[in-house]
Amino acid sequence: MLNAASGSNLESKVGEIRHDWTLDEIRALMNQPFNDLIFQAQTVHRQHFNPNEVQTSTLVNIKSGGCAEDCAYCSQSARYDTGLEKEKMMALQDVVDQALAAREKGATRLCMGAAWRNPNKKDFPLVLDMVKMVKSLGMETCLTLGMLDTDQVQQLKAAGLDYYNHNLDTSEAFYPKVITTRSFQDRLDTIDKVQKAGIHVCSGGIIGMGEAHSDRAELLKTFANMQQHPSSVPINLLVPVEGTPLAHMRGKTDSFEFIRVIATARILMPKSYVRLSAGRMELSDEAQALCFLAGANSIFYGDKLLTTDNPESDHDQTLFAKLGINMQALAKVHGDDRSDSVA
Ligand code: SAM
Ligand code: DTB
Ligand code: SF4
Repeated sequence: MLNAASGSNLESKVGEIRHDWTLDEIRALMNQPFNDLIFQAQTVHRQHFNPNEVQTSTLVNIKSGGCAEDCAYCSQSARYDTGLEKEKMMALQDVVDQALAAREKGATRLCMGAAWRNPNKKDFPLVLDMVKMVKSLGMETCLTLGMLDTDQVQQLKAAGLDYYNHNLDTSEAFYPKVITTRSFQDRLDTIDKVQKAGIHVCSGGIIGMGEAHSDRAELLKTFANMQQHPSSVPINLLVPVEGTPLAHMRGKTDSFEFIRVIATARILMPKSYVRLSAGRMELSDEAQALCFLAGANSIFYGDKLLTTDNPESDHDQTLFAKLGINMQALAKVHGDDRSDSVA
């Protein structure tokens, strides 16, 4: 018997880099029988990546809490009482220490996050120094600071920044239910500036905020139809934080649905790194193994995300050993060209 995609356009196009996906095509991919979806995703994955290798990034919260934005999922918004203290920006030496510890454990990239709507003039020079210092340690650098203007993007590029993380979070239609203080278009504008400056874009979303299945397909469609796919696509499972408007969403997402989103992202963006991101504390080892089988090939590594817990690195190492997965090494990362080209 033929599988769901047999004989259709879908099968002939598997693995092709496209930028013209329709919502119906994406829905058809995402809703096919689970085994067919995973097989297709793994087939695409093997066309561009070593299936037994995972890239690891470690997060450091360089400026915690007190954020002016109202993102309904976020522990760091000043609008919600989450018990998180607003802190001053981290000192350069502390960032270096965290980078060295992450590198020692095998992480290849340091992702530095700040609870800002956008960076201000006073703090920005220190951020540039952080990028230069972390790079000098031989690690890749990633920043997530909120919205950027063109001048800031240029300065980051000159400092040698490798990646900028700026998530769309959800579909354009669902977005105003989650964030009202900045628009979906604001996010697209920053991503566009970053891409044009030649900095790798890291952009993804969150599953489990009460969005519909079709919102997930819409979010993936936005990424898949960008002129250049993001080099890295983090797929987060909502970490419900007490005090935020989304705290009640705990346990509401079916892990198979989350894995379907990962598999679909892999098929739509064959050359991008798809990151199994926040939410791993709620996923069993078996569910995470399915995420890797579905084409996830990157994780946040280290026992803390920005403000919430992440699995211990020892636990991840044990899981990798069970699965025969190797952590991508630094030299390999630097030798790779990670961006897809416009078709
Ligand atoms: N302030 C900057 C911004 O919003 O772009 C950078 C930091 S912000 C915390 C980075 C991303 O982390 C968000 O866009 C969101 O996708 C993700 N995130 C934050 N809180 C989360 C949560 N509770 N669960 C899952 N993902 C979360
Ligand atoms: C991304 O997509 N996920 C990371 C990173 N990019 C900045 C952040 C996850 C945060 C999870 C909740 C917390 O620890 O505060
Ligand atoms: Fe601020 Fe970023 Fe949290 Fe939104 S996600 S409240 S912008 S730190």
